[in-house]
Amino acid sequence: MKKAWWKESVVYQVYPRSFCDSNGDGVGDLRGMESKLDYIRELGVNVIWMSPVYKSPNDDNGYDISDYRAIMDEFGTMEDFEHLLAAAHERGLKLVMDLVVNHTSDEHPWFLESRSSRDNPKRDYYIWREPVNGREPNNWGSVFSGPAWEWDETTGMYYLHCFSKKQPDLNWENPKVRDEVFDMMTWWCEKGVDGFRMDVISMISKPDGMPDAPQEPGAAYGIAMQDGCCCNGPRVHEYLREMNRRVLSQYNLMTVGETAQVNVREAKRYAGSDGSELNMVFAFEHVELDARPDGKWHLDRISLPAFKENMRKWQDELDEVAWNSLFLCNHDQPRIVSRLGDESPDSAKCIATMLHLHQGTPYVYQGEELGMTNCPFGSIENYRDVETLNAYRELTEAGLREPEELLRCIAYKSRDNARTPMQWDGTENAGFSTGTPWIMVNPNYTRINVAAQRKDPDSVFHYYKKLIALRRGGRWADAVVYGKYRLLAPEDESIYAYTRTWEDVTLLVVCNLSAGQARFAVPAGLARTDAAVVIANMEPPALTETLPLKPWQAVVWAVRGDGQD
Ligand code: TEU
Ligand code: CA
Repeated sequence: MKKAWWKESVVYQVYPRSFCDSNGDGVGDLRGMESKLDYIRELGVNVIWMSPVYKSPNDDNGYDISDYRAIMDEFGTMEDFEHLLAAAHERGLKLVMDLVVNHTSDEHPWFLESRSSRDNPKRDYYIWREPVNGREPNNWGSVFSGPAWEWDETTGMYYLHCFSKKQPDLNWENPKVRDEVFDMMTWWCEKGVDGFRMDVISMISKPDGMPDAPQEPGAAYGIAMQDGCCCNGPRVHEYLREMNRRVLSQYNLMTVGETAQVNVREAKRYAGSDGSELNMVFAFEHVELDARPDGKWHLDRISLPAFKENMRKWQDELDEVAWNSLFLCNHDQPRIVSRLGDESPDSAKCIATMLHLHQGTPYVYQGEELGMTNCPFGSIENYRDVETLNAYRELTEAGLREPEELLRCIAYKSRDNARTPMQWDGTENAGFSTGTPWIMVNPNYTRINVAAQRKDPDSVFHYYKKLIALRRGGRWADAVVYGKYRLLAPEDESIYAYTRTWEDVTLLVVCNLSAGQARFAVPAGLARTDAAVVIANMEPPALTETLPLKPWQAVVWAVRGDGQD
């Protein structure tokens, strides 16, 4: 397998709005972020990806950009950005930008021009259609509720917005749009940024003729966001190869595609080892195992055997031919300790071990390294997220869901769970801001915070440091990064166990992902008295053929050879 720095990296994701507020206006900002670079470095990661910091009216917290070459007012200035970039580089940290180019804000000058008249030169920068039978051109629904088409009075046509109506989709068929995007990317590369995380990049090519999408019985709209509809469209690989030729290949970057609805077959193309498109993609199947055909607003739990089978599929199929990324948390996902774990520090460490020992580049989302949990928001007034608020309004107004029942599902799944302020210390507002935070602080900050965990050698924070260090160097790093994966005991309901083999070393990873005692039958070739403990979240048992495991216990051993009889 070809080695590469981005395969050996660990990435830390910052959601700037909720990370650190330097001026007391309740909103995190670039200076605040800069003041925490030493903290990020202390964790041992080498790359930071930050959610969008460009100028934006913030309908979707910066994922609606009105100027790609300016910084959001609330976050600071371009000078602050340059200072942050230099400060990151001084510390050996790379900085990866979020690139949101499936859509812009409706306040972007391109869109203002585009909507101004049918013959404006920028008209074809976006996707405009005539009404069909007096209504929307097709049945597509927006990811954020309602139709994906918005009627525009001025010119009497509809425009497409797969997300909110303040996020019109760009028309990538237009070569001028591609020129604009590639020029803008080059501009950032010349500034010295180290890569891009590409927002819903799997959606930039729309299906020919834009036919109706399959529609669930009882649903108001068809789901446009699916493979064969708005995702993995006919020209997406052509566009990415063009981007690669014209921009990416000119610099030494890390690139990760946020590829909604990606499957293994498509991932091999997006992230293939021939290097013609991107380095890696975020796949979502494993975090969508608790969704239903009508969406995410349910209380179902992820089944462990299904989760393992999904991880196995991606590990096996991408090995040698493409590269995985590893994540459970980001700004769109509820907190993993509230989802797979029981919110205890042991469960946080166990889940982290399970994830980080896979093949792929791991991503740690701010606060994950503390075991931050979902937030008891209570009433709908405390939520801020456009997806959550729209869904609540639409589903309750249409009488499709009971408000109280839906609110319980929102408490479990809302993206806002990930967006509460970073918990720095036990002082007011968790040390995030001296003003009133834009979204509520999780009241458990008095227990769960950086200051307390830094002092406690047994904390989740210190455990993450060890886990990250394992991959970043030392005896086992090659096996952790490049080793071949093999799943053990696929049907076990409590234990996730697998091996990673590289040259003459095999790592055995055993995680009891349950709150009860468990037993694991170690395959004969692996139960070896000369095994070394690589990492463990509590006193490990001896490596014998029947392993007793405590609730949330995780152990990784190393043995010589491939561990097969
Ligand atoms: O998310 C894209 C995406 O796949 C989301 O629709 C995701 O499925 C949803 O948030 C689940 O609840 C990206 C960004 O990460 C997200 O924050 C943006 O809102 C979205 O694109 C639009 O830019
Ligand atoms: Ca601020």
